Amino acid sequence: MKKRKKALITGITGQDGSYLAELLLKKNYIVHGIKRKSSSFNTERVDHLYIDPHYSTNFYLHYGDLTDSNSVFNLISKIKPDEIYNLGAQSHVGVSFENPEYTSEVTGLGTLRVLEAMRFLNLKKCKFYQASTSELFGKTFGRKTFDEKSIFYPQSPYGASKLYAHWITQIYRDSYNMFACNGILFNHESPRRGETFVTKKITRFLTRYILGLENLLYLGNINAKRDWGHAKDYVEMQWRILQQKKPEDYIIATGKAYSVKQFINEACKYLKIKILWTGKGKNEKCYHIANGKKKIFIKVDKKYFRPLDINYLRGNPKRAYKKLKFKPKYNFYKLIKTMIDHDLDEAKKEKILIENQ
Ligand code: NAP
Ligand code: F7E
Repeated sequence: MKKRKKALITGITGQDGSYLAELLLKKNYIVHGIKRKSSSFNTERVDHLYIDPHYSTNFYLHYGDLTDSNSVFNLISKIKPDEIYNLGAQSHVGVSFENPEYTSEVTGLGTLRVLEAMRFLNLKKCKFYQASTSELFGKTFGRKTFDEKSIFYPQSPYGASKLYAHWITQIYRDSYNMFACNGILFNHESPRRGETFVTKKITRFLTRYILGLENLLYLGNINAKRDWGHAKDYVEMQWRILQQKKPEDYIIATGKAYSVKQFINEACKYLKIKILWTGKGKNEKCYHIANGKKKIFIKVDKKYFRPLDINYLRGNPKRAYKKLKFKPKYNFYKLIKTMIDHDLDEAKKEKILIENQ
């Protein structure tokens, strides 16, 4: 009988970690994940996968932290995984300006801690996936798309930390002959996206707005353009990257870029909310038009502007689509619909709860 593969996922409680765990369980893996200690439950995204280990299960959660070398080392030594997916990170670019040192510890040095444990334990057959990012490209320099050969010029402590993690992954691959790969992923969203990222902020607000649960949304740079895909598609690519013959780095993207404003316009269209934009820059406002009246419901607030931002990111995923033999199932419009449908259900549940209080 074929031996079942064991995977270890750091960041399993996050957006990607939860989808990847589902995918690997479907593929008959035994899945181990590292969760952080927190003062309240932080496993909501994977609770549906959890089975009390006193019964038969293929899914295990362990306490650990990427800032704690011992916990990383001990877990890798105990589990001896066939594949490690390093998805754990302080992943918010805006927050990285406020907590730069912590971001470097987790997002940068955390990667080194995992690689060092693999090297020290001599896990020659273990494959390693690093969650690299389009934030490495940073400054555009007039470039229209970014591919595997584009140069890096990060614009945030997050980007700089990920750049370190990216390079140290390549360096361990070349120095120690490790099967270590970087997936350079452009923005990917889903109903499970964290509430402080812009897409989720918008879909959550609009669905709560139409049910009367919220009135006004404040945003930052709404003219920034991103290449937005769906996390479910992208975790499939993460797995495929580790199933290749050779360890290589790949760009994962949709190849299309849209602004935050376009995201709002599409989301409003889907929800049949009639809108009107006025003003420019920090004075830009969005009105809801209904019953012959207009009401401001989205405003720009400088609080959400970053000291440096990237205005435009669009990937060229051709190589990955060809080599990994996979194309995303979700485009920009389907992604928005999926997020809205989900958030509308959540908002309706919230409203019923409030009404029954
Ligand atoms: P996410 O939802 O923010 O999840 C991050 C995960 O890392 C969470 O499980 C979080 O735990 C965990 N984590 C944070 N600090 C940690 C620490 N000190 N030790 C151990 N775990 C820690 O991010 P995501 O969107 O799923 O992204 C997954 C990875 O891909 C991240 O590395 C991110 O930087 C990278 N990436 C994301 C995108 C994107 O658009 N989503 C694009 C490119 C690259 P808690 O749940 O307890 O907070
Ligand atoms: O911002 C602008 C903001 O925070 C997108 C992470 O997963 O993808 C993500 O990083 C854009 C930026 O994502 C608000 O200034 C406007 O230009 O949703 P975001 P991000 O910074 O692109 C990359 C690839 C990663 O690797 C990261 O881990 O939207 N924006 N107004 C806003 N952004 C936020 N968060 N909040 C606003 O109110």
